[in-house]
Amino acid sequence: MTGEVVLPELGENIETADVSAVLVSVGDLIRLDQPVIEVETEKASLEVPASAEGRVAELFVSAGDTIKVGQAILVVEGAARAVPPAREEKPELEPPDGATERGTQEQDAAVLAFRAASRPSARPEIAESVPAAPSVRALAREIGVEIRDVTGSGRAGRITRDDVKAHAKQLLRAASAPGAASSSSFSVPPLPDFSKWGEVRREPLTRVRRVTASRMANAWVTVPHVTQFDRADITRFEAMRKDFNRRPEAADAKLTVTAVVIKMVAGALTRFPQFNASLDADAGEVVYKKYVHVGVAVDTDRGLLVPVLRDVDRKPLLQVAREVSELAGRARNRKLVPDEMSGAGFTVSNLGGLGTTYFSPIVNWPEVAILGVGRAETRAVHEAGEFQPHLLLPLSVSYDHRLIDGADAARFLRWIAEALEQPLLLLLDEDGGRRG
Ligand code: CAO
Repeated sequence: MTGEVVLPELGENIETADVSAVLVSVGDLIRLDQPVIEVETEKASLEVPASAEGRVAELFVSAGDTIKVGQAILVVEGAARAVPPAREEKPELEPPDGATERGTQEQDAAVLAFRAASRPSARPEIAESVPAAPSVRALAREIGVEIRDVTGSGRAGRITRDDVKAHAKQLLRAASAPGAASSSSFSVPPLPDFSKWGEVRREPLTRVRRVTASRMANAWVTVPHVTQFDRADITRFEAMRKDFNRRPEAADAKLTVTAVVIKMVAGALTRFPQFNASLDADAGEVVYKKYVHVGVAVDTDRGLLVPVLRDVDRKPLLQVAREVSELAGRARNRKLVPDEMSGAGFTVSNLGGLGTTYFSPIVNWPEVAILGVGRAETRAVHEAGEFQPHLLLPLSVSYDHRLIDGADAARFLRWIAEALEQPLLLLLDEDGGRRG
């Protein structure tokens, strides 16, 4: 009996993937769920698990190929089981027992995560957050619109054909706006021949780099940016954080600057809902998100990835700390699945571990604001007639000035700074910080 392993569905609107590594060879014995190739999509790097087991008889792909969803990757002989690859409900399988030929616990975890994300029952966010008929999805795919970015005008936010078309028009308008990279009046001149001045080297852009470039360029031309700066005196907070990290409780979850900032940001987002919103300029409406999902910028060897922490307002600080560390680890180990990188209402970018001070991050559209965090530095602060050493944390907020005014941003940033300086003040908030 033979069985074919094909590229399964990888997520909404993902039709193709680049093969970054082939993990098996012709003649290898492979087991069910053993990773056979590693692929890069526009949103993530994933290992594709075998949906059949046996000896690899034919291998159709090589590193560097671009393959389509449903395309055959390999054929196995003596296949004991052949499982339909895509969104079919599969019986819950035990992870391979012991080490497979290339199996490690880490790979098994990735395979399980991948499989969980491919099953409809495990993907409630897609079904709930992108309500659209298959024909509407097909239209979006056809004209190159990311369906998740479209705001639905139908009942319960259902996306209609007109919504997709309106979104496409909006993108076109942004792309042809004065200053847009593709504008004919400000077109980008051709590059000079750099080799005239010395030796050069050319490398193709990776998918992650391409997507980052396109998203940043879109955000830059779509969003009128302003960045404001403030700083938080975290002298006491750092002493407490370091003290906590010496306790036994910290063995499970180290309290990090990023985790605490994200938790404070969640408080600020419930108090200042226009920072957790999106602007639907065509409809003349603001979309306020009632959930508090925060993206965290993670520096990886493939470039910037932004996994999303869900419902941060409802989670205890230590859980947030655990999740940040877990998501950052999986981003760096190429284990994130696309769904884990969508749905944020706001993003936090902490470059402090790398030693920078103030910077102006670009808003992660369709979000309307982003917080940049720099490296805390000890500075002499004049108080009570003398200079005292204080640890100051640089904060920057970039925002969409169409929706947010400077005074709003000043209040938002000060609120975060004060929450870090005097967390006890949060307890005095009678309405629990909820407004709007
Ligand atoms: N000020 C002072 N020290 C800081 C700090 C800050 N703002 N942020 C982190 N540190 C310290 C940490 O405490 C840690 O020191 P210890 O080991 O002594 O505890 C060290 O710097 C390294 O921390 P880290 O960067 O790993 O900290 P983290 O876990 O809080 O951050 C993450 C996790 C994922 C945010 C971070 O690793 C990262 O990738 N940052 C880069 C984000 C990025 O690329 N942004 C640019 C996007 S473009 O806008």
